Amino acid sequence: MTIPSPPTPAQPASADTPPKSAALQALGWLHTARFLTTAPQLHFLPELDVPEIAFVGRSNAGKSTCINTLTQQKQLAFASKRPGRTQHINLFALGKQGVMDAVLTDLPGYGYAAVPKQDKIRWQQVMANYLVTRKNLQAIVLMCDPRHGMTELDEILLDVIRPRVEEGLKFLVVLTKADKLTRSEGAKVLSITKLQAGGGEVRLFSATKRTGLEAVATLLWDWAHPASLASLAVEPTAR
Ligand SMILES: Nc1nc2c(ncn2[C@@H]2O[C@H](COP(=O)(O)OP(=O)(O)O)[C@@H](O)[C@H]2O)c(=O)[nH]1
Ligand SMILES: [Mg+2]
Repeated sequence: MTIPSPPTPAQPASADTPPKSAALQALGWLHTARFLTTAPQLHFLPELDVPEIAFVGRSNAGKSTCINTLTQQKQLAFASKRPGRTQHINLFALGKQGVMDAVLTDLPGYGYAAVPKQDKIRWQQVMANYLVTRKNLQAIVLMCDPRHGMTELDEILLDVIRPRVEEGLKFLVVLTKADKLTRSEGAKVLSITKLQAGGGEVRLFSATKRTGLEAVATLLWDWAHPASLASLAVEPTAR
């Protein structure tokens, strides 16, 4: 027996298939990513006044691969078969003509079994501190392997950031490795995760198939440039 899928409401052009020009602009901007600095602890991070977008997730969720795909740079974030290796907060500057207009932050992955307990606790504290106190933090991107769904540690992270999300912090769950799912598995995990994400955005993503690349890139560009969005919106009436 086949179960008919519910009718899908018409999506605005910007949700899953942003206009080509917007996607190109966003991808061109992300391609400017360059290493800015690395810090073992929060207080070593420079204070910045540009919007910051943080990437978080369990080890092996596909975070480094996603950052490299979004920026179209092979080695920007170190993708490895040995999870738990990245123990620093890494910042990457974004912006054309060398003018930094936003920052991407790669936070250490969590939940890797082989990491000693003390180290795990220390990192959870560094991360929670960062997510709660970083002033210029504009958005959080949580990477999830959809075959595992949101795990307990992901839920804890959601609890930590919830008050800030309620105050306007942007939040996106990226369901990575979508190429490993069938179309119906993808649709199912997407709708479940939307319920769990508490008002945040959710997108399917595949580095190998480039699924969701334009949608995620456009979202990040929009979030890092709220003023340009506003000026675009008023332009037609201003003339
Ligand atoms: N098939 C597939 N594999 C992926 C994808 N993204 C990451 N991976 C693989 O998942 C593993 C972990 O990726 P990595 O980016 O290092 O994860 P991180 O620990 O979250 O930074 C690596 O073996 C990647 O090649 C994807 O979109 N599709
Ligand atoms: Mg990594």
